[in-house]
Amino acid sequence: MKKTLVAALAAAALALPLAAAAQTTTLRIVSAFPESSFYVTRLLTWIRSVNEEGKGVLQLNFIGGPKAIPTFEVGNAVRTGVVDMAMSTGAYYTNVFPESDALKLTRMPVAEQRRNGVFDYIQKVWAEKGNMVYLARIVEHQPFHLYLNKPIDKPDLKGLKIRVTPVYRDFFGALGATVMQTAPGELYTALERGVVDGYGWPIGGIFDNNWNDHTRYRVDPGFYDAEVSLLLNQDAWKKLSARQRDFLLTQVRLLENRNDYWKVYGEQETERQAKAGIKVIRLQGAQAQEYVDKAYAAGWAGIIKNSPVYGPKMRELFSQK
Ligand code: 173
Repeated sequence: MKKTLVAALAAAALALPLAAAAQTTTLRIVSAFPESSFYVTRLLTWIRSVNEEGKGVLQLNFIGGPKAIPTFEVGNAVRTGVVDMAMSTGAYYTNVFPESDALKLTRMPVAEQRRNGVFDYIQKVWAEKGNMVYLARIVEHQPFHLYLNKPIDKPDLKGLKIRVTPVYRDFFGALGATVMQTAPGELYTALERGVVDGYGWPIGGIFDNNWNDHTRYRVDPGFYDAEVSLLLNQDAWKKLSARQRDFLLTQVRLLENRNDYWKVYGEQETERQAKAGIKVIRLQGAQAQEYVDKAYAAGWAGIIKNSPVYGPKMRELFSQK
């Protein structure tokens, strides 16, 4: 009798905190972009509101940027569950599966991707090949550009050394550039030391790490569409309750639904670059069209070479307007 009572009390004492703990899950989240980047500023604002709304349900614990986990290792950290969640871009985790870099080649907004089945296909590939739940695309409407310190008068980069990630490697290589990969965090030093003559980056963000100090020209037009997304380890997802999943999906959608903001940001950043004295090298007419066509041709060729099965299917799905 006595024994049973003690056992019952002990069980009750244990059960109380366990029951309370079971209600809230905290997910550890990292950013593959430097903490100085505006993407992170925006992410942190969102995390604050998630944590406010998610009391007693779900909390996000921001671990840090590339100092916590290096840019090109974040994908594997999500795949293996070293962290639960990440903000990254496909170019930074081609070492997990090469198709990741294809998101730059989508020709329709993510809202459309959710309606026409493209989003479902992305989720299937990310789950199968990356052990990831592809949650939301939180940056779009941000074309990539080539930034230079030496002028060009035609789309020919022979003799120029250009900083790349997988986003630009095939395209700039096709234009004759010598390419060198760096994470964003190493670009300032490469520019400062003259190790590179230019770099690829979207229309927005070059001021976040002071690259404008060492940027003289921007080449127009832009090409592709910068993609930054939220990823979740699939095992972490499976452990969430229905309520927690609903909450998380609602929250990521709130952020994704505000993507039109990036159009405004693009305009502001274009103006800011002009004010900073960055000159535009504008390819004209047929030359501009050829430049963009070459970007997509080289981009898809690169994806398909590394992914003969999924690549062609992705090209078909991502290219519909
Ligand atoms: O580092 C990069 O230039 C890059 O690949 C990228 C991708 C998406 C957004 C910003 C940068």
